[in-house]
Amino acid sequence: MTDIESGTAQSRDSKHDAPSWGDDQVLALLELPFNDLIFKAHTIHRQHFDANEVQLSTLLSIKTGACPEDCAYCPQSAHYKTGIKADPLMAVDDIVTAAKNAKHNGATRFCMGAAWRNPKADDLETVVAAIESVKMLGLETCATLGMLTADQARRLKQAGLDYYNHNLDTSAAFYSEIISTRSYDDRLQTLNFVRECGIRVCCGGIIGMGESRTDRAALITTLANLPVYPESVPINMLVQVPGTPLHGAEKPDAFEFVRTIAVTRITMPTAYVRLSAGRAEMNDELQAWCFFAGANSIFSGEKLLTTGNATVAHDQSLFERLGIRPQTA
Ligand code: SAM
Ligand code: DTB
Ligand code: SF4
Repeated sequence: MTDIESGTAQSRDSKHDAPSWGDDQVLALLELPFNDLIFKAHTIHRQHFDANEVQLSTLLSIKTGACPEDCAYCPQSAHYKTGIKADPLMAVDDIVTAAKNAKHNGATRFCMGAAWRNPKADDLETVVAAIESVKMLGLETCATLGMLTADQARRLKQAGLDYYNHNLDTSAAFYSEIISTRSYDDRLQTLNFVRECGIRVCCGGIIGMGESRTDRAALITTLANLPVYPESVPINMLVQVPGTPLHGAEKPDAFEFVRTIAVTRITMPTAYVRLSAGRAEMNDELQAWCFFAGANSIFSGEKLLTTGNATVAHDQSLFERLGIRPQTA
């Protein structure tokens, strides 16, 4: 019996003795019969988490649009005409008001996103002040600000930042089809700085950009084989925005999305797997499959960064129908 069939290698719970994964092994998981894959993922999910609890994070775009990077999926890139209104970095008080509202709506983590290639020194100090204030509300903090230097990562750690989101988005092989203004290695370097200074890592990708199943397997392999795999893995379904090069891309089969969630759960058993962007276009049945396959976190709130999200009222009613409780702390 192979490790994949027995599930033994995958069921170890320590990140430090986590097995390393081969691309072929991960691809073989993605290709399992659907029922076998989902059963395996759900079994592992239950070994590490309460299967009826989902963590809620709320996003806020603290600096919007006019980004110099050319990410083909992103409405905030200055390279594309998407009609997004550019907004400068928000004032700390306004960020704190949004965080209070997120807490009121049940979120336990507040994620501040900025459309930067990398933060400038004075802007980082404003973000530091925001992190300190948001933490005082009793919320976990997350930031996604683009590439960081080692010193900037340490400054954010000092401010009390809990998580840094920095997605690899897709495989190393497919990356240059999506972004030309930075490299995969740039991304890995920031992830290394974040990990080294003790901030928890939030890193995942996007499904539906025209990548192959092999690319999806390679992304998951890279994430699972990091020296310590991410504590949080967002799996986004591409939100197609008119004006971006990926508007009109062929949409993947919904079951392929569920498979990707399942393999993420199997290869990173103790990570929070976030069913991220794209929920506004998903039906309740697909979301339920994602939770069964191992997703245990969502973005909650009417907006993601610039696009719409499922409404809080709809999420509450879906959770009630499924008997899911939002995580409280
Ligand atoms: N500028 C920073 C960066 O790129 O790391 C932070 C903000 S950026 C918007 C954060 C992440 O949002 C991207 O890495 C990408 O995974 C995701 N994202 C952006 N546009 C998206 C879209 N249209 N659909 C799904 N995910 C998207
Ligand atoms: C992540 O993986 N997805 C979020 C968060 N991390 C920053 C962003 C999704 C953005 C979707 C497009 C938008 O609203 O602009
Ligand atoms: Fe800029 Fe981030 Fe959007 Fe890329 S994903 S264009 S870096 S905001």
